Amino acid sequence: MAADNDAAGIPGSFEAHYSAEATAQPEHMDAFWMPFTANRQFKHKPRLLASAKGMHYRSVDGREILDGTGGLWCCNAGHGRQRIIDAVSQQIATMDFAPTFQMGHPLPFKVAERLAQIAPDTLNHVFFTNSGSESVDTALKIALAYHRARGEASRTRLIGREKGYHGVGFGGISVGGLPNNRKFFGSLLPGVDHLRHTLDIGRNAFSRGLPQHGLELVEDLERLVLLHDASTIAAVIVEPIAGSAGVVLPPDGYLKRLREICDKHGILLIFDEVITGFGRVGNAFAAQRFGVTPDLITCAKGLSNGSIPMGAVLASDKVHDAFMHGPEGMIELFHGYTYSGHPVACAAALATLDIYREEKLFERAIDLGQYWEDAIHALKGLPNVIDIRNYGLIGAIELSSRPGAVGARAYEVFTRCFHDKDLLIRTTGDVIALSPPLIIEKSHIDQLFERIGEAIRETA
Ligand code: PXG
Repeated sequence: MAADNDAAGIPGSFEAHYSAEATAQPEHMDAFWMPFTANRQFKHKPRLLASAKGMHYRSVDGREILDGTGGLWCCNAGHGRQRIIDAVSQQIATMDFAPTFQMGHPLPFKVAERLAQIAPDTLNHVFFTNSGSESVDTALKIALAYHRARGEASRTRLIGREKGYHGVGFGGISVGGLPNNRKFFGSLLPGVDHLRHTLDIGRNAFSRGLPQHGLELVEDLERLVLLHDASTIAAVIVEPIAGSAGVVLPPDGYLKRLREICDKHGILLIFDEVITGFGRVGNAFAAQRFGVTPDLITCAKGLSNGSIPMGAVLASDKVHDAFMHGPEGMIELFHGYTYSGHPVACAAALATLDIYREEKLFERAIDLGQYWEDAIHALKGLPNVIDIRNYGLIGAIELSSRPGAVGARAYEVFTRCFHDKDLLIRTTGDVIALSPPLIIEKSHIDQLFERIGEAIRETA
């Protein structure tokens, strides 16, 4: 047993044991039920990664794979950052765990302060979670409890949007708008409604940056207010840019108008920034790039550069302060996770935020934005490419679907990229979605699109 070796003081064999486990093809693959994966297909022809550094993974068969996805929209500072490795190693040796229920330790206070510094002006309070899904469910619960605390307990309705992805908790799938993530799981939360989505390839195909058509779709919220009455609506949750649905951009002016309608009716606005946070579109948060301040922001992924699971909800003074009444000895919010503010995750987050600041990584999505845009739009005209979308360091190439086989063509491009082109991309339906680490250089961008272009050409 590895743990026994460690206890017996044989660190050499302990390390060798684990590094061999992590880099060799596993003998048995049946026990791990993989998430959001065609398990039988994958296990028939696995794609296994063994190590990572900078812009690259290394596969178990020793190939260097260019990372076009930042892991899964996570590793904005690139892989294997020494500073994060050191911070995490030191913290786990100093204090592996400490409770944050009626107890505390310094780190989450520090991370919260650092987040408040980079967040939009009024979002000065941070509730920690371990994932995007937990952040979303936390934000929805805060929104409901906020209205109740202010004496508006009738505001219980939550509004999401078609094609939205807000993780996989029951709250998240209820406000989410991806049919496959909802239909298998019963009746979901009651009292939820949805705005229409904003994807309109007919009018907006090959737009560079934000699409010009579709602003009128935001008036859907007025329609839902007429139907349900504002007095029943607690919050609207949207992704400023929807990622999992295949990169759906907001029409120019949409988010500003959404904020206005929410304000008019006393509805809280939640931005789910799990993928748009931490520099993906050129500021700490997309809220800042779009000049729209929500009441709550959910985030995760880039918060710790993907290294240790961590998420957070950023709350405005208005929302937070509504809870800070009543007797001092009263728990203000009956919510939290054993690992809220976990010391090792906090150490990872502090080191990550240091890297972002020192290397000015958030600015890179703006500095490189034009080059990225030109490079991705150069794929226009390749076989089966029906739309190309981009914003910040996000890109999407949409392929026409094969008759009766949605997703098959993009999946083939994906596997061809991985096995033959040493490139990791992500596909959803027939959309290729790209979100590289923000440390990407122009030469990587050239390589990335050259390889994708080849793979698309070779895929019938
Ligand atoms: N909200 C948003 C906007 C997300 O993108 C979540 C919540 C859930 O986060 P967790 O940490 O619970 O997974 C996400 C997750 C993809 C892809 O390929 C995107 C996500 C996860 C997996 C794949 O687009 N986003």
